[in-house]
Amino acid sequence: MILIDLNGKWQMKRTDEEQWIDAVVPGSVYNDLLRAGKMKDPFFRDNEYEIRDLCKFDYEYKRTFQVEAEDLNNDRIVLLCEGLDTLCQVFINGKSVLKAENMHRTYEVDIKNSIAAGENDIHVVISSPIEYALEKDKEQYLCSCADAVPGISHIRKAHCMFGWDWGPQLPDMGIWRNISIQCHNTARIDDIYISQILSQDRVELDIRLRTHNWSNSGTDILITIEAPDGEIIQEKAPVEAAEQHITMGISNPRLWWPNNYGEQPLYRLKVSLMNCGEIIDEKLMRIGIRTISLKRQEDKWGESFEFVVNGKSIFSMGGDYIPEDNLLARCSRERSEKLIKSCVEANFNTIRVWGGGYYPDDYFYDLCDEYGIIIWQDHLYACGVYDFSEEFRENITHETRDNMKRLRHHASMGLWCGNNELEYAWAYWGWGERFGQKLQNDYLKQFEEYLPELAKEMDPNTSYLIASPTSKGGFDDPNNENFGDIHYWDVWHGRKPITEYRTLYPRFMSEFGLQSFPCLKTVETFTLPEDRNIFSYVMESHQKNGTGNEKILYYISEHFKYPKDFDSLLYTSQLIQAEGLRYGVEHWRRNRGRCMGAIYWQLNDCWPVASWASLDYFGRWKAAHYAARRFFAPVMVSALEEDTKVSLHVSNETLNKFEGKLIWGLRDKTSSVIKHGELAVEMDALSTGEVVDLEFGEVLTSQQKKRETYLEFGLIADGKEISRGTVLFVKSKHFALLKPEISTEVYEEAGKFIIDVSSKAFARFVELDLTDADGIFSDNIFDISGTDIKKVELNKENLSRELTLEEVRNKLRVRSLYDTFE
Ligand code: BMA
Repeated sequence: MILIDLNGKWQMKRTDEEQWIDAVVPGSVYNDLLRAGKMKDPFFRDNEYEIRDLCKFDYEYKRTFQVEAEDLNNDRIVLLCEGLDTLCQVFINGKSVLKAENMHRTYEVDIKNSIAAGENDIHVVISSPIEYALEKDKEQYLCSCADAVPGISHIRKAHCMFGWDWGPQLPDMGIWRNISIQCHNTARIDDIYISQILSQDRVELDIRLRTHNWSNSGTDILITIEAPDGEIIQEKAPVEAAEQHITMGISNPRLWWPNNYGEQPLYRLKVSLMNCGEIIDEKLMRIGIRTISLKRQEDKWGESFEFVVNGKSIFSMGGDYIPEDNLLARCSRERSEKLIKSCVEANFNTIRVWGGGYYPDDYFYDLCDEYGIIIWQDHLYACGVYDFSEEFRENITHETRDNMKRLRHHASMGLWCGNNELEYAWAYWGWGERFGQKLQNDYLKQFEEYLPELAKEMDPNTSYLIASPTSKGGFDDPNNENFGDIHYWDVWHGRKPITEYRTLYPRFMSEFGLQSFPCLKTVETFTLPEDRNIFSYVMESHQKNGTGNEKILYYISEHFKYPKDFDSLLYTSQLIQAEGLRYGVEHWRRNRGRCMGAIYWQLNDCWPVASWASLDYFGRWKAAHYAARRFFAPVMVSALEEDTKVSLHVSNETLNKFEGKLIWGLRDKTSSVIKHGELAVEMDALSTGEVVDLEFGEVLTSQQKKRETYLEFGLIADGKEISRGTVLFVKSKHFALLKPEISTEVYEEAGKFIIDVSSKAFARFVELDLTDADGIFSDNIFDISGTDIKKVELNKENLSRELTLEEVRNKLRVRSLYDTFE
């Protein structure tokens, strides 16, 4: 029970300076310096480098708090720090009460004898994480991400804060989560773990309780469950042992499903510990009634790798998540909700929380519970070597227990995973020779023995994966496509063409992708006009992947004409990223059964930068995010083209049989129809298949013809088009595009604006945008034929600010591929 909330107003300063400034807790050094006007915007131009150096100093925070004489009568009084970033020493009334060294841990220390009635003070001194990492690196070299400050494997702090191939080196520090003084009397609840035994029309909840009673007084436990419809069931029992189980049953429970498979009903659970009729401790949580497991079973290709939810094998679709801001103090529930909504709107059912960041806040998982996003949660080890010493083991044991305990009850929690790319690096990057047997054995001890054991202890109901990627463990070809998940980087890092994706049949693709630049509006936030050239110092400072800009140009050159100006280059870079992801995902969805997941790298950015993200730092949808909405559509039509042959496939990722109609038309560059067809389509629930095989050899008789002909196709259900696509028979850059002369008509309906887009000829990758406002359109970066009117909706709630019809008309800008070279 909270006695004193220590969040709020504090004071802070650099330890070698005199003047204290106002600070906010939870928060951070950068956040406070920014608020006080003592620091430049770290994301503007190349400010990063100067701001990074502020983390070479130590800082201190202080405040006072009042304690009433009667407060001291509480049995137990503890200081609870839910997040200290990272190397902190905490003093109360001048006495050191805590030394912390792990930002991921929750620290709790007894302070009953350190406080007194009246005014008390708390003082937190934070040492430089950069100096520490560099010092440790000199003592023992442990490899880590080449784009980060060296030595980060020695410190339990979100690795990517020190830099990554998409992130700045800004390892901010501070009291980053809640801090409070709590008191306990008689007894407390230590731990609650819920197991669900789900049968046809009933669920039995086995609630394991651990309580700690240090008094002679007896206690009772009262459990209250509130169903989504408000119905309440209760169970009361005397506490008879430090660990005891209480079983409660729910008949006809409403099942929780991931997005696009069903609803997300949640049950509220309240566990109250009572003494003499009074509540002395209480825990609240929300759960979903469901089963989720990762099925790995031998089959004709190797071993399956698929998430099974409530008995149904699903095709996982989503992206890899990184921290939402390099300055963690700027993260919030509102921002995460905007992000998760964008995921749901793009038909995600899964997010992988990548291991180079931190375990997000409770609200992040609450949102995933509410919106139906399954979480694949990496433990926090990425791309580095770790020395599994006694001390390290002790430290990460607390870290792992704290976080698994905090997060395991969430409906969305689908998988725990040991690390990001460590087995991969040991197996393929010659780490064995570089770092020797001892550290290699350490890897096995930590990731194949210790953490899996700990997971079994902490959360036996959730599946566990030793690493991502992995096949069978033990450094045995971890990226083998027939076993486990894979990270595929030959496209992009290996510069292979995007068509290479179609040669792969992974059981589960958990990382793949291409970079793009953010849009001009975002670039303008960190540049001056003279910086707006991708090879300028500032633009290169916002590209952390060494040869990234060169690769973007390379992939553009493969598919598109040379962009005429800077803005066209930004837009074209997004097209190649969108096309690459589409190309891969459509293929893997056509191979549903063998492949059961496509999670692309990466969902979001932590600052404005050129990166693999589909949402930029401000949450703006890049072309890839609009493409994701289409290639992750629950029912999707896609084309498998080979020279003049095209087979059309339907992938149905819903629990219902699909019945609808497929229409197609072969058209010339003016959009005149050469041939067309239509057929009824049926596709079983959770299945995929070819629905028609078309051959256009008699039309596409010359290269010239191929350059002037395209195929468009659409899938119709209940009179509405639900999925569509286009096939060109040559690369986009070689297609004889005509000037499309696109026009738009905008009108207003309840809650939304409608934009009718039409064109005089075939237009490719039509982009709608608003000047000085943002909106999420129902579709964007689409192709249209010269005869079509495409209706695009712009929901008012998806606007960054309120706009009138007139304003939308004035601010609407349209362009297409043609405008990038003409
Ligand atoms: C993957 C990730 C990240 C990295 C990305 C792009 O391996 O795990 O470490 O940012 O590739 O290079």
